[in-house]
Amino acid sequence: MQEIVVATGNRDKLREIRELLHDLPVRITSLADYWNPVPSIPEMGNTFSENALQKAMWVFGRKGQWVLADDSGLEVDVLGGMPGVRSARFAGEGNGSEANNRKLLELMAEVAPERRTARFKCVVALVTAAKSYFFAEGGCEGMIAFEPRGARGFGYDPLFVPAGFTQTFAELGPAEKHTISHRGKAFEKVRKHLHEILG
Ligand code: ITT
Repeated sequence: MQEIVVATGNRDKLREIRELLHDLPVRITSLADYWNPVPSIPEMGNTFSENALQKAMWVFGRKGQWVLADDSGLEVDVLGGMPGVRSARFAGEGNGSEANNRKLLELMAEVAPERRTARFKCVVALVTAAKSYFFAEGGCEGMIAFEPRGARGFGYDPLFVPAGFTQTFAELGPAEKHTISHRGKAFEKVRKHLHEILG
């Protein structure tokens, strides 16, 4: 069975990727299967695509296996697209999701409901050979809530209300999240591509 290494140290992201690819004939491994401690791969790019490719190539260069990398984040309109590619480190290196969410809520304390528009973006890079790259992207429009709600999901999920819903991603749960999320949409394209190349 074809192995694909997912170049992530984020366990929640890995769980979602496994769920999204569960019916493909591939064996999904991750950084934790090859490194202890799990390395923090440098992300120097200014775009999700650059960072996704950097993470995938970092692993491909060392392991020579098929690699998938997901670079994603939240773009908030009233903050000029921040935190964007800095979503994981918004409240500073080493601070977790709670601190990121607190910072976002503080910055938006005075922002009226109609100006709280935002979107999640996800770019996936699949590297199968030294110069063989495939990119897929997905987005999900929504609004930033006034307080965290829900205990499912990860990251900014308790603050993100997808368009057309009243619940946050953290209240909706994985099945519903996958049908509309940035990652769900990007991985639908990855699944189609993998179907084609795996035959
Ligand atoms: P890897 O680089 O090791 O994959 P990471 O968490 O650093 O893990 P990113 O650099 O792509 O990954 O940063 C993505 C951040 O954006 C992530 O840490 C969350 O804070 C946020 N994010 C991305 N997708 C999300 C989702 O579906 N729900 C909630 N937050 C999300």
